[in-house]
Amino acid sequence: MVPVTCPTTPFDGQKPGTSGLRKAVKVFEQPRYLENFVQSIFDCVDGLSGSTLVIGGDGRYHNRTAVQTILRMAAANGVARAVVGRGGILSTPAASCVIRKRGAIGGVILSASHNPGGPDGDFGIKFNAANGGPAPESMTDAFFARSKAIAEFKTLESPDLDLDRLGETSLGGMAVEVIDPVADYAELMESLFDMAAIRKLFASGFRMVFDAMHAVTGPYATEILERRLGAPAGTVINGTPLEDFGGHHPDPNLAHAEELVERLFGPDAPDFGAASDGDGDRNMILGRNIFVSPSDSLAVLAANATHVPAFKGGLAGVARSMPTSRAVDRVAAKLGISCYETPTGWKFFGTLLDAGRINLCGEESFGTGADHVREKDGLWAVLMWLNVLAARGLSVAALMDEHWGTYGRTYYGRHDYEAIPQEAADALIAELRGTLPSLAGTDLGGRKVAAADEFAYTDPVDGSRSERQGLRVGFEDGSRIVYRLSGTGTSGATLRVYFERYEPVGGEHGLDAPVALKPLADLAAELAGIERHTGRTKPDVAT
Ligand code: VG1
Ligand code: CO
Repeated sequence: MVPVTCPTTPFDGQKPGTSGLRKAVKVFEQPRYLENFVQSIFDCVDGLSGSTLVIGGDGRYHNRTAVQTILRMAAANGVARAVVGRGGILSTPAASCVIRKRGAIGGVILSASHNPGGPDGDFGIKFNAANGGPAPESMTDAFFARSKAIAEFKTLESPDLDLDRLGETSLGGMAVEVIDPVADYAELMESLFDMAAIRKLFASGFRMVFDAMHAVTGPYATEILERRLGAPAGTVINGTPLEDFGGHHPDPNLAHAEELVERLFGPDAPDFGAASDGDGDRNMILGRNIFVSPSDSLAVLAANATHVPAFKGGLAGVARSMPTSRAVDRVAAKLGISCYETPTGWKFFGTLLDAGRINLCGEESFGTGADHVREKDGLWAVLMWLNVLAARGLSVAALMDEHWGTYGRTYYGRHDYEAIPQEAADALIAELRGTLPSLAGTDLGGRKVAAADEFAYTDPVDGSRSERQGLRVGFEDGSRIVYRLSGTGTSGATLRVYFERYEPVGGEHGLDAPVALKPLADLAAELAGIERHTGRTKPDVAT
């Protein structure tokens, strides 16, 4: 165990995006690349020496190697105790749970979420702070600044540890505790929900399919749904985590969770279907013959939250990311609680959750969560739904009809144009930015523009400011178009275009979303000159 200080030189581009540093595995495999970024984090975290640090990832290719590297560096940087999931595995919400439970200084989470894995796939790393949530921008900016000046990193010369055996060992004076990745998380879930009611639901013959997409939630879902809640064996499909997710995109949406969608829309469909992503923080909700848009899911959960023990005292407030539909706003207005609109990315919910201003929040990108951890939480959302369905005794379709009948329906869709040249994407945004100020009051495709602006956010708790968080065009009939560039892609730029259309109570609620949104989608493409700037005539992914 010889501590060594290794000289290094900076790499370009170690700037964390919406959710940490994400790059191709090949980039991370370059000697010193991971080490530089980890040392940059360690150099910026106050109180690291003598602290407890949580380490784990979604199990994708390169996870094990990276965990060993980070353990050596943690020991050499004076961390007193490392808490690691067995096999180097922790889902993102489970890591958040363990950080909070152990009073850790934070955690290093290895994941590229829903991006494909394997030697030719993607890898990622992010730091979560002591509250269990993604490091705020002030910290990620500091990591980036440090990465540009780094000259050395500290590590140990030591053999790999056995991470497959539970229990405690030591590494160069640092205690290393290998924990069951599921136990703490499952215990937390049991404290939040009416497990008996959900167990009764399954015992009554209610059928569900949970698609773990060969990603991290397999063991979590099997333990909680099948073992603790008595769902029949086989409820969890694709439940064995694989380093390359079986060659698939572990992205729970209509485009990528094909097997699940086929089952829910096929003959003899079960009552309920759900899926989660690579690192377990996303969720997709389906009923028999019905898909629930994530924005609607947030709204329905808000409207029914008091049926769940964790929320029996009512909601403190809710929040959604800016591009998420305003369906939840209508629920908040009726409940008389605050609804915050934040920039994209879970890190912006942290201060609101910590301050107790909100206890439920979500994003249109299949992310829903609450104040039990500081990450979005896929399996938690599924349990929320099960608890609400059990308490209400309604099918998913009936619950949605009731909701739309009370609040009106907000049709929602998103088009992604992936891997377009950065310059083309920048030019498109710059041009549109220039056009926005003249749009208010004009007529576009038969709709009158109510307001058009670029979203900027001042955190109401700590006052921090985030500029340029997306372009939005709102219409007088309640519909809206939003444009922004992704901050999680690994090649070129990804343009995301979001649309919503509001149909009030008594309006047309029975349309297929893509049909209902076609005129807005066409208008969005024309307004931004998508074909002119990118040559693309249709999106790569429509969700
Ligand atoms: C995307 C989503 C965003 C989400 C982020 C991380 O970011 O739009 O809502 O928080 O991914 O999710 P972007 O910048 O590519 O639009 V995950 O499950 O990848 O950690
Ligand atoms: Co994810």
